[in-house]
Amino acid sequence: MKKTFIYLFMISIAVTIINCTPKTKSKQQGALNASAAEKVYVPPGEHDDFYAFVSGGFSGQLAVYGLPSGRLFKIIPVFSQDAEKAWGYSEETKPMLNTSFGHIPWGDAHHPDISQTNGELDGRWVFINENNTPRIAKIDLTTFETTEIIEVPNSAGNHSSSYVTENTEYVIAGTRFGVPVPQRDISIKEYKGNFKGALSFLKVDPEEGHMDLSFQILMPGFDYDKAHPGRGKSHGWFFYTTYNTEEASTLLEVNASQNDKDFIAAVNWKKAEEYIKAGKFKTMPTRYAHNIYDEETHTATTKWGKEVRVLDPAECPGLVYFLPTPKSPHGCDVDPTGEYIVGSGKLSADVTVHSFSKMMKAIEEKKFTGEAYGIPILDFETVNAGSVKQAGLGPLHTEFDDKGHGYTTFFISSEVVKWKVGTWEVIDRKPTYYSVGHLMIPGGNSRKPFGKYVLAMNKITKDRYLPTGPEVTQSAQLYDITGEKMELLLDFPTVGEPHYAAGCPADLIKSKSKKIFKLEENKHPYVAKSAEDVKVVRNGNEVHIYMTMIRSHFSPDNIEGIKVGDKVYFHVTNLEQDYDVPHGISMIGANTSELLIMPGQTESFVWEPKQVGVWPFYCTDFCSALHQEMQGYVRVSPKDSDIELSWSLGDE
Ligand SMILES: [Cu+2]
Repeated sequence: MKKTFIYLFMISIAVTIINCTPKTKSKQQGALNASAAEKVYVPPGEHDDFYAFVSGGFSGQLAVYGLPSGRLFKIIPVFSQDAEKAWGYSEETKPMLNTSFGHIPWGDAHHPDISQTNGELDGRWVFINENNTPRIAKIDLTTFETTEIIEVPNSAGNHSSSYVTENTEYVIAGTRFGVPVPQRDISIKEYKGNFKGALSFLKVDPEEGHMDLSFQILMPGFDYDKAHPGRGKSHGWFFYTTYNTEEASTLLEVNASQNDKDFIAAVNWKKAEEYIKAGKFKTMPTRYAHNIYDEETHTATTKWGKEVRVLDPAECPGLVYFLPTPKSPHGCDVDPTGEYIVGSGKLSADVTVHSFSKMMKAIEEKKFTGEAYGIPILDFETVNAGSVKQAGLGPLHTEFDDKGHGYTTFFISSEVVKWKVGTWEVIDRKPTYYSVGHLMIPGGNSRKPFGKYVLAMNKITKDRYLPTGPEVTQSAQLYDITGEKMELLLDFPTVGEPHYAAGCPADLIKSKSKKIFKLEENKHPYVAKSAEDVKVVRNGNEVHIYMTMIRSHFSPDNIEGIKVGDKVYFHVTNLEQDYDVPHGISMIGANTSELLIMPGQTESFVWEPKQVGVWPFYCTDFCSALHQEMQGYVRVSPKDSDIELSWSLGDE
C-alpha cells in the first residue's frame, strides 16, 4: 500500500513538472521549421488528403476535420442534442436519443472506428461508443449522419468500445464498471465476486450496417478498459485490457493499483459463436432501445430489445484466457500482422507486448499459472514477446505505421515514442503539448495503415493558444511520420475533448458522398412534393401543416384559423434538388430549435402558440439573394374562435 502511495506521489510530481514547463521553452519549441507550414498548407479550393473523424468526448459529437490542414468541416451530432441541426429537437430525430432511462439529451463520445473489409478500411461507416449511458452509434459516410444508435444493456461505462472486427462482422462493447447483473438492490461492499463485467458483441449487417445485439459474455467484475480485434492470424479473437482486477469499489486510485499485473482478456469470439449455436447460452430478460433512422422516411423509430443471450466463460472452456499484463493497462493494440498484442500499463515505464503464436502454443500446452473465476491465466513469460523498455512514463495507447513501427503515447512524460516492432528498440520521441491521451494514424489499427501522419490528442492545452478565460480550447497536434524522426507540423483546436479519432484516405469516401436526397424517393408520411400536396389539416387541437420551401418562399406562407392551445406541427419539405441548397425554418416562440432541411428532405417541429396575434416565421439559412423575403405569418385566434382554417400563397 505504502509503495503504491509513493509511486502515485511521484507520478503526480511528474505531472506537475510537465504542466509547469516555462513559457520561454514553449516559445522556443513553437519555432518550427518553415517547411512544416508547407506540409500542412492546403491551397484555397484544394482538398485535404485525409478525413479525420475526431470524437468530441464530453460534447457527445463527432467532428470531421481534413488532414493535414486541420480544417473543421462538420460536427456530426451523435449522442447530444444539437440546435444547429435540430438533432434531437426535430420530431424525426427525437427518437434517436431514446434509452431505457428515457430521452437523454447528452452523451460522452469516446472511440470512433471505421468499418473494415479484409482488415482494411472500407470507408462505409463510422461506429462510436457512448460511455455514460452505454450505447453504440453508426454514422453513414455517404450522408455523414448518425443513422443508428443501439443501447447496450447490463453495461456501465461503455469504454472498451466501439471497435470492429476484420470484416465488420461485429462491433463490440465492453463495460468499464462492474455492476450487478441483472441490476438489483445490493450493498456496494459486496462488489467482489458479485458484480459482473459484460462484454457485448453486436452483429453488423454487411449490406445496411444495421447492428443487432448478438450475445454477451458475462466476465468477472474487473474494469474492461480498451479493446482491439485480432487480425490476420489472430482474426477470430478480441483482446481487452482490464484494470481493477483487485475488484475494489472505493478509492480505486490506490486500491486498484495493488496488483503487479492485471490482465488482457483474450476472447475467442468464433468459439463464442459455436457455443451460441450449440445453445450453451442463458437468455436474460432486459430492456434496451434500438433507434434507427430511415433515409427514405427521413424519420427515426425506436424498437425495444427485451432479452439478451449470455455466455458464462466458466462454463465455456476455450472461450476466454487471461494474459497477465503489468500495471493497470489502458491501451490494448494489435499490430497490422495480428501477431503482437500491446498492453500499455499506465503505471509502468515499459510497454508490454504479447505474442499471439506464443499464446496459442501456451493454450495448447496448458501453460497456466492459475485461474480467475474459472478463466485460465496464462504464464506471463511464456506468452510475452518482449517489451519496449523504459520508453517513457505512463504509456496509454499504440498505433502502427506501414513500415513496422509502433507509436505509443505517454501521458505523464507527455510524448509520442516511436519504436520498432520485433526488436522493441526506441527510435524517436517527440514531446506533445500537453499530456497526450490517444493518438491516431489513418488505418493505424487495421491491417493496412497509411503511415503519413500521426495525430496526437491532448488532455491539456495551457499556453498553446490565446487565452479565453479559465476554459481554454481543447487541442490536437499533427506530426509527419514519413521520415526516421517524427516532425511536429501543426496544432489545431478541437470541438470538445478530442478523445480518440479514426482517419481515412479522402478518396475512400469523397466520391460516395451524397449531394441531395431525391424528392421522388421521399417517403415521409407528411411530405409535400408539389403545390397539390400543400395543405393544413386539423385533427382536434392538433394541426398538421404540409409545407414546402424553395428559393425564395414557403408554401403556404399565410395561415389563419390557428387557436391558442393548438399543437401545430410544421412538416416542411425542401423541394430543391441542387447541391448545397438547404433552407431553414424557425417560428417565434417555438420551444424547440430551428430546422435545417437538406434538398429533398422533410423535417418537422411542433409549435404551441400561447398568445393571440399574428406571428412570423422565416428561413434561417441564407439561401439566395431574396433570402430575407423568405418569410410568412400565422394568425392565432382565441381558443373559442370560429375562424375557419385557411392557408395561401400569393393572392390565391
Ligand atoms: Cu432560405
